Amino acid sequence: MFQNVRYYPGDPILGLIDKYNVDPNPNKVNLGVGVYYDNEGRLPILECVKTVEKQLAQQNIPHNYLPMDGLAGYRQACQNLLFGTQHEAVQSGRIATIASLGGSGALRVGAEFIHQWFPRANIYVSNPTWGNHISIFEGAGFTVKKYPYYDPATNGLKIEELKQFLQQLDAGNIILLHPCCHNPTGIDPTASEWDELLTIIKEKKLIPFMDFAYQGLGDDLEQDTYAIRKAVDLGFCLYISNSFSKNMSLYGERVGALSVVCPNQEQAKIVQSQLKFIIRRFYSSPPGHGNYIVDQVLNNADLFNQWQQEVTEMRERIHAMRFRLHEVLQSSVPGRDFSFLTKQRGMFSFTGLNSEQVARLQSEFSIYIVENGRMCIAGLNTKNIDYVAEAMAKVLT
Ligand code: KET
Repeated sequence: MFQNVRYYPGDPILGLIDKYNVDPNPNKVNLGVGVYYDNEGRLPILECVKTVEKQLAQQNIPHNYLPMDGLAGYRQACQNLLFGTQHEAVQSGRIATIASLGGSGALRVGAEFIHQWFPRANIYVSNPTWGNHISIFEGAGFTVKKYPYYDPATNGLKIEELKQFLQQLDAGNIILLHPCCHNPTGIDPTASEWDELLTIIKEKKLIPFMDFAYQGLGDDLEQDTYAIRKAVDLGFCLYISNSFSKNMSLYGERVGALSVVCPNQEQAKIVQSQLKFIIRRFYSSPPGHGNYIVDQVLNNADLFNQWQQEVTEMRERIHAMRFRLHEVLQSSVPGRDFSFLTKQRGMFSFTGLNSEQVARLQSEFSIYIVENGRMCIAGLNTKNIDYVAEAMAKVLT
């Protein structure tokens, strides 16, 4: 009966973990998946999370079902974090927010909702984007199209081409945007470019879906919300998926949220009800542990400050690794410009290495980066960085 079932060859990002795990080379380096490791190469458990987990262990909270849309305190804290506690949209109750299974779950529930209620909408994603954006939206029945974004010639944004492209789109289509730390390129629009882009998106009556997986790893937790808050201030109705996988190091707990900004409280209630219905049919209700952790970290001033500090440490360590990699490469490969390394933001660097060079890094040096040349800078540390830089220099020359 399974004769016609085709084999799924695996994901280009997650598949690298399996290959890395079985590699016997003691010098192997995992720079594939977007996971932050500390300078010792360990996956950190944040101090704020440890504190809450100790409290939770003492509280012995029974493992009841959560509501379909997650813990109320968690959902409110997400809104405060994304939009600001005092924001009119938060205060007036016109945002529908559901807890989701990571950022991926938020994207999938959002995709389902849009496809169900706006079946003629297409979605446009940046060229390039996180590969799973395409899979998730196609999986929900969408036709996924691409908008111009990255210019390899300048290692920057194709801003003029992008503006012209948006101008010719039909109203009602969805534009998937990365509010900060674009994956995979690390190239973000500036504040004034966001203003221009959002103005066109508004004029053309397009609908933004902002995927916010790296809050805090660009400038800081607050500044990274620029595009989201600007869009709300411009009067948009929009979708936002966010995730605590990276910025709270809660990858395996699957904690995220989907927020839908509506024109008024009444519509937000209706949207919330439909999102709950989607969840009921998909998986009924979310797991509790991550909701409890994030609820307590975000709703306690001391723990929130501690979290903010820990996010700053992660961001600054990644930054230091960018500068070190730049320094070593600049001196070992003279005549080549590596300034992109320090310009790009977030966890990743889009190295410009071609697939052959990426394959050589893997086969000759046991260094694992994504086939498209994306390197997770957050996997570098003071012990492996020179080895990686020298290997890169060898495959480049
Ligand atoms: N959005 C983006 C842009 C993103 O890079 C990821 C994960 C997610 C959403 C999903 O977040 P989560 O909360 O884990 O569901 N990206 C890394 C991991 C992966 O591919 O799944 C990555 O790009 O390596």
